[in-house]
Amino acid sequence: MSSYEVLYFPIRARAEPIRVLLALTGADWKNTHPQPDWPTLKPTTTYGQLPILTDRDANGKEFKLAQSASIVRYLAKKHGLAGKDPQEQAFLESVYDSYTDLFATWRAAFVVKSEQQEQLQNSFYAETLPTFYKHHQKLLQANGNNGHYAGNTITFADIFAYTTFHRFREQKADLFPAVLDAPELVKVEEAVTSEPRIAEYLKSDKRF
Ligand SMILES: N[C@@H](CCC(=O)N[C@@H](CS)C(=O)NCC(=O)O)C(=O)O
Repeated sequence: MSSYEVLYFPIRARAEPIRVLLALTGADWKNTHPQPDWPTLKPTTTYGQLPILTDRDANGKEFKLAQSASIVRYLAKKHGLAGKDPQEQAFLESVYDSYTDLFATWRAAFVVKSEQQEQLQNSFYAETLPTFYKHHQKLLQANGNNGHYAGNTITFADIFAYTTFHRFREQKADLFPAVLDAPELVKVEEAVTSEPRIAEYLKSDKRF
């Protein structure tokens, strides 16, 4: 049996899908933070960035992995949350990657300082998000609008969809349905947050 450490800053951001996924597995895991501080630790890490996962097996052997998307996929494969066959797995990875693109557009509008900030922000909610939704609506309807991107159980793609939209919602509390009327995505959110272990995590002090 593995135990895991999620090394990251004390915020949700890129570690949140990892933490939600770990919560769902029921595995033994904990949050850790840079010691003694980030500037000292940074040059010793794989890419000079966090998060980093440590997977420690029963014999104490450690496997360390950087890059949030790689961490999520590794854990999903290990715990049976990655899709039932190579095609489903590849499809779910493409869903995940499209959320990564969406997040990058959001980040460019809201986090990165720029002279066209206002225009980028307006266009994110007025154009990027509705266009994104049209594509994802088709995918979710093709799977029976059951709150999952594939099959009828939760996968890492559902989790990333939830954590990404939750982040936008922190900015716009009325995201669904006032800003984006997207019942299929609300279903994904409901499916993820109603998983008992995830619901427990969301209320716990492991969550930032
Ligand atoms: N593609 C990487 C990006 C990681 C990244 O940008 N990490 C930021 C925090 S969200 C970081 O480590 N910033 C501190 C630094 O670069 O010194 C991932 O998804 O893990």
